[in-house]
Amino acid sequence: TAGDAVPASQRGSWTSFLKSIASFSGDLSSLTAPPFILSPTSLTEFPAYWCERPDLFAAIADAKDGEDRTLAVLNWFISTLKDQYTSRNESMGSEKKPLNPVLGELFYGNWPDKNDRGLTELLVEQVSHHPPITAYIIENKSKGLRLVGHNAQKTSFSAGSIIVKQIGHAVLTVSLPSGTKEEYLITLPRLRIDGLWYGSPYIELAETSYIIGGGHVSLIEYKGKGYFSGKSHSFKATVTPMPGMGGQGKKETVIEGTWHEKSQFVKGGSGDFHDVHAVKEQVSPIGGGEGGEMGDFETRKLWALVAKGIREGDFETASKEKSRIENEQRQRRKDEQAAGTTWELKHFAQLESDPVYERLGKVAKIVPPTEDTYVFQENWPPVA
Ligand code: HCR
Repeated sequence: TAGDAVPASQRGSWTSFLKSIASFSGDLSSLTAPPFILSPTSLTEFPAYWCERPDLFAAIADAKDGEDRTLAVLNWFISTLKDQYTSRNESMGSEKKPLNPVLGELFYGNWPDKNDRGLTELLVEQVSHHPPITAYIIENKSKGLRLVGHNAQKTSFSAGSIIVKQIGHAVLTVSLPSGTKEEYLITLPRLRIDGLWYGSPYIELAETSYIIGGGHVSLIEYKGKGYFSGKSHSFKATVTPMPGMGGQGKKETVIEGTWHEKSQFVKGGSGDFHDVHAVKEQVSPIGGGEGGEMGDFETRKLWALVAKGIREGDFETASKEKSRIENEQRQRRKDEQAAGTTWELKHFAQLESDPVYERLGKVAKIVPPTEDTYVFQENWPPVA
């Protein structure tokens, strides 16, 4: 029945939260939600989901040719979906409402070198507050791999579910031993948040996303229950060689399965393609300041008391602290306006259109034909 998973004392506020979502379209993060649905983690930590299987990321560099690399990129991409979209259900019982990052919020971390895979580094910056936009770079320098991307969301409500259109994209650059650089454009799937009525939201992926590069276009189609395999979290990936991009003479490959469990080749190969059961490794947060200290804008320091309050059920402290942070931000914006200045980003610079997105997107006629991008400024780590 309705609100089954909602603590009795919060059912009223859950119903009003749902009502406000139903009549609202835009930036969901600004709506006040009842305590049981709050997550102690800020959205700036989410880019870490791209690399919780760092071995699969590193394996992209070890592929023998473009075709092999395309499949290695797809394999790593599929491996990230379970972490990106189901991990909160596993760790907290349902999808939760993340903390809404402040402008300039930072998160630094890494996955240490192991089994010759090299050190993988993560840097995240909140590049916009309204609407929330998060930019990130994930780099494995020893393997010549660099992923740069940004994320924003547009939400709407339809038939009892929240529909989240992801805005933004990522570009993976592979520096090959020959000295050439191969680029892969990665677009993002649409999300549907179901289970709201019961108070236990979870994500289903919908529509399509693309990986374009390495002489191939990989079209990934997402379906829930009752489609290709009749199971939740199903996908079908069609990898098509593009003659004009170096894919001439290569064969089409089709893979089907579920993105949180297993998938198999159904054309152009045989057997299992991916098994997501491999152990995941959470990022090790590091301080971005001198001597590894965390600065006041680093997410785990900034939200420490709010997160503690949420974890320990002390919602009064959590909400008092959250208001303090938000008021401080409002004051900062007012001061900037009065002084005629604007906030300066630390690591990224916005570019109105992305030439890599335009060039590769054209190959699969993706819409929109261009998107803005956040270019990483090569100033990290700071030179001593
Ligand atoms: C939609 C969402 C915020 C955005 C989250 C994104 C899209 C962020 C980028 C990551 O790479 C992937 C990702 C995963 C999350 O599933 C998605 C969040 C799910 C819920 C949250 C809403 C703003 C909160 C809605 C409130 C509900 C749970 C009641």
